[in-house]
Amino acid sequence: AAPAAPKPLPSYVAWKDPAAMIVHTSGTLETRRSAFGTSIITPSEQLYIRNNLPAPDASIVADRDGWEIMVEGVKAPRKLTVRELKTMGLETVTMVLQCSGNGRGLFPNKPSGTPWQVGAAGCVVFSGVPVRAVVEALGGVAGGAVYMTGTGGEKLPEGVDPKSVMVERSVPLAAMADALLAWEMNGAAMPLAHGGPLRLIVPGYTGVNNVKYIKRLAFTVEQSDAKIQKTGYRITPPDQKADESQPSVWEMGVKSWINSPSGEQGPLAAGPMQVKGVAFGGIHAVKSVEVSVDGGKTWQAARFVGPDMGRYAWRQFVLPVRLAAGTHTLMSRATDAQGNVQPEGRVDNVGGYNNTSWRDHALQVTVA
Ligand code: MSS
Repeated sequence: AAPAAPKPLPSYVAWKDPAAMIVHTSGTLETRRSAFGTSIITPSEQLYIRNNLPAPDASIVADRDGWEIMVEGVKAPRKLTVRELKTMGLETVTMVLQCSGNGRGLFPNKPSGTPWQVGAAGCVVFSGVPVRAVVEALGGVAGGAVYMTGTGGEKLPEGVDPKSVMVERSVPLAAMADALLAWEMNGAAMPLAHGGPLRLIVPGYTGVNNVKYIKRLAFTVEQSDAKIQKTGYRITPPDQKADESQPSVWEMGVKSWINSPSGEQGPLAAGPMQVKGVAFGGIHAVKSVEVSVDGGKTWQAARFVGPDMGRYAWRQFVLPVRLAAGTHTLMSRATDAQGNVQPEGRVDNVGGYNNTSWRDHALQVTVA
């Protein structure tokens, strides 16, 4: 089928690369599979966007260093400006930022929500102060807190219960170990669209847990009672209603997919070619990846390309193959450092979250 006329970039992300982006809605933009290059880092202009609420006004980045965050649930709770945070420590992490629903469009039962294919993910460099350093400076975590809760700073629509719309997420306290309050992405001031002036970064956790324009960080005994935490982003079995007993969408699992050939440019020329893609471990480092060009019957070890950027980054992989004329089913399967293998299937759930299935990510290519 002829592709539909592309939607223009929304004005708040007019600086994105239009050729690289699929615009689903004004708050959901996906990176085109064919746009993923071999650089480990996804250029900011090509990184996906997901906003649950309308993005805040650019006035919030007019005075970046003056942005304030309230830190609660520590012995000495207080407000801190970004200016003060910058004096408290500095760390940098290269990591996969991936929407919980990435791959939702590949579920055979088509759950409702943005039908992301593979491009609600990227690998980016975040820099900021370790949350640990901030907590230490404020006397440590207080009173039996077991969650770290971040609150987004967007203006909420009027006339609705704030709890029903606000972006506020809780993650287990253990996630604090590698978490950052970040003001920089890919070496530049954090773009407003990606959470500037200040964003909570929780490496190894899905996108939603990385709260943008963060205005409050709290160490809490309970999870947030905001809807997005209580019933949103849960692994809700099909035919059930979401509730707090179901697992929250937190840590990412081992995953990989092929980006090239993308299948987007029509039939390929028969003969030798380099099959290329990305693999990551999620909460653990990725160890290896295999590729199949016969629909999963046989697998060959692929080779990682470029440097290892750490536990939370993805690795680019390549496998030289030779394809004859015909139709071929290409797939990849990663293994993490703990020996967890990317699964063939997925856990079906109402929200279409956490699709790591290698079979769902299979690519059909035609060779002429
Ligand atoms: N934050 C805030 N504040 N708001 C919103 O909306 N979203 C989420 C995160 N954070 C939000 C936040 C999501 S959901 C995601 S993915 C992410 O973010 C995205 O990011 P970027 O930067 O890419 O846009 Mo799903 O899981």
